[in-house]
Amino acid sequence: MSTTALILVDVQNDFCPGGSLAVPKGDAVLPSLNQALFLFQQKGWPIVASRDWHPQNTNHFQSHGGPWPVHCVQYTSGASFHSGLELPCSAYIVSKGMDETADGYSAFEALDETSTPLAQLLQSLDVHRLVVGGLATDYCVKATVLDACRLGFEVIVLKDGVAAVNLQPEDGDKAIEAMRQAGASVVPVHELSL
Ligand code: VGL
Ligand code: ZN
Repeated sequence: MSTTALILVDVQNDFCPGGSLAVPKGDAVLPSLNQALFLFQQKGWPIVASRDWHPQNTNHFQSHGGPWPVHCVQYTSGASFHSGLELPCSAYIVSKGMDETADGYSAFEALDETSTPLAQLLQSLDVHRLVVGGLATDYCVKATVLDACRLGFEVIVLKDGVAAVNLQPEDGDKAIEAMRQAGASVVPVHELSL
């Protein structure tokens, strides 16, 4: 039977206040995401959490000519999921950004612990619809949602479950618009009708 999966993108310490690449109000997404987690557990629907999982040496970091400060290095506390995220043990964890030559923004570049790509994992679970939240709206959430739309998933973005880096002040709004253009709907968690 066709089902819906919750995809939580990169809700990690380094993207939250106090982290090395803190998204302004990154932790403000937690109540909405926890509500979505509760809903999906009630329904018995699959939950996937992606994590940015970089090696120390990667072209993704300014130290190697890339755009970003060092963040979410494998096995560091900055790479841990935020402790306020109520992830069940049953959640699938997928990791991305391990390639030293790629940014790995999209969760569709992520692999589970058996090296199964996200798209294949979702296919094996007969998932056709995705509810997406997490960090950051203008990078990994956007890349994930655009890939999902291209791959033919029905996509719902949690309006109150995402937050933007906003290197430019409009980046978050532009990303929301791009996701809508690609076919995603954008709704607050209390308006989810699943
Ligand atoms: C992200 C910048 C660099 C993200 C990851 O998770 O949105 N942004 N690496
Ligand atoms: Zn990164």
